Amino acid sequence: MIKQKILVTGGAGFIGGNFVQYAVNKYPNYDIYNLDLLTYAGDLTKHRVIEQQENYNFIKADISNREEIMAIFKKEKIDYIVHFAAESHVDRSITDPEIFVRTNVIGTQVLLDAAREIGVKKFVHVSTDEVYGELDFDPSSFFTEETPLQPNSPYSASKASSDLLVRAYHETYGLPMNITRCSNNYGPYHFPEKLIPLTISRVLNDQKVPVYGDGNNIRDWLHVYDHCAAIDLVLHEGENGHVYNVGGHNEKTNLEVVQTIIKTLGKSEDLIEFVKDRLGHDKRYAIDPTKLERLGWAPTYTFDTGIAQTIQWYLDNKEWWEQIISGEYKNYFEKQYTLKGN
Ligand code: NAD
Ligand code: TDX
Repeated sequence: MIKQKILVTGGAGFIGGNFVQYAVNKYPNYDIYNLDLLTYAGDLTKHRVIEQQENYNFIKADISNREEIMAIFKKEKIDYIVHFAAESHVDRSITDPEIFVRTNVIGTQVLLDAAREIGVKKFVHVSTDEVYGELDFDPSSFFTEETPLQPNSPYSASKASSDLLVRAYHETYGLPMNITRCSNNYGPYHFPEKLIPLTISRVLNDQKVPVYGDGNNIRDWLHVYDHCAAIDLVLHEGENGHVYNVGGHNEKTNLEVVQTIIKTLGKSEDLIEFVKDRLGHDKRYAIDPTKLERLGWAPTYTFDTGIAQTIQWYLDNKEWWEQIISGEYKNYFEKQYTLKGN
C-alpha cells in the first residue's frame, strides 16, 4: 500500500504539536513529517512519546528559506500540507512586526510555491479569527466565513495576508486548499506567554498575574483537541477552496478566565494586577461554526471541562513549563511587563 505523506509545519509548537501527536496515533498508515525551525516557541521534548513511532519524522527547516523548502518537497514528494508554522503572539508582533511578515507572509508564499511545483493534493492553511478584526459586546454578533477581513494587529495583518495568498493560489493556479479560522486555543503544551498558561504557571508560583486594561475583553475558547479533530475533518472532507471557522461558543472575559484558574487552584484574587492595556486591543472575538458543524464537527469540551483538564495537565507536567519559564523567557517577561508585585 502506498502511504500518504502529510507535512505538518510548526509541529513542534502548541497546536501543531498536538496535531502531530493526534495524527501519528490515529493514522499509522500515513507518514507524518513535522517540519519546524525550533524557534523559541518550538520544542521536541513534547514528542518523546511518539518519536520512536515509524510513521513520525522530523525535519528542521525554515519555511521562509526557498531553496531549503523546495529541496525538501522534491525529495519527500509530499501529498498533503497542514500549515501551522507562524509567529503567533500578538504582543511580540507589537514590539517586533518584521519577523511576522517574514515567517507568516513570505514563509506561506514559499510553501505555496513548493506545493504548486510538486502538485500537492491539498494545502490546509491554519489561520485565525483575528483576521476578521474585533466584534462589539452585542452577544448576538459573530464572525462568519463571509465577515470582511479587518485585522488590527501586525500579527493578524500578517495572517490575513497569508490567507489572501492561499486564496489567490487557488483562484490563479487551481491549488487545492482549505483555510481554517479558529478562536483562541488552550490545552496541553500551550506556551506560557499566552494568557491561560501564563496565569496557571504564575498562580502556581504565587506570582502576580498581569491583566490588560479592565479585563473585560472577551475571547471564545477552544480546546486544542477539538481543534485537531476539526482540522482532521477539513483535511479529509473540506470542500476544495472553502474557508471553515472553528469555535465552540465558549465566550469568557479575560477576568473570568483568570478568576476561574485562581479559584480552581485555591489561591487569592489578590494575585491579579491590572496593567496598561495592549495597544489596539481587540474587544471581542466570537465564532459562528455552523458551516463546520454541517460538515460533521462538534466540540467535545465546554470551557469548564476543558479548563479543568488543562489545569490538571499543567500540575502533572511542571517540568515541561518550568524549563521554559526559567530560560530566555525570563528576559522576555521583564521587557514585556512592569508589575508592582512580584
Ligand atoms: P506556536 O507559537 O506555539 O508554534 C509555532 C511553531 O512554528 C513553533 O514550533 C515554531 O518553532 C514554528 N516556526 C516559527 N517560525 C518558523 C519558520 N520560519 N519555519 C518553520 N517553523 C517555524 O503557535 P500555535 O499557537 O501553535 O499556533 C499555530 C498556528 O495556529 C499559527 O499559524 C497561529 O496563527 C494559528 N492560531 C493559533 C491560535 C491560538 O490560540 N494559539 C488561534 C488561532 C490560530
Ligand atoms: O498577560 C496577559 N494579560 C492579558 O490580559 C496576556 C498575555 C494576555 N492578556 C489578554 C489579551 C487578550 O485579550 O488576554 C487575552 C488573550 O491573550 P493571548 O493569550 O495573548 O491571546 P490573543 O491575543 O487573543 O491571541 C491568541 O488567539 C488567537 C493567539 O495567541 C493567536 O495566535 C491566535 O490567532
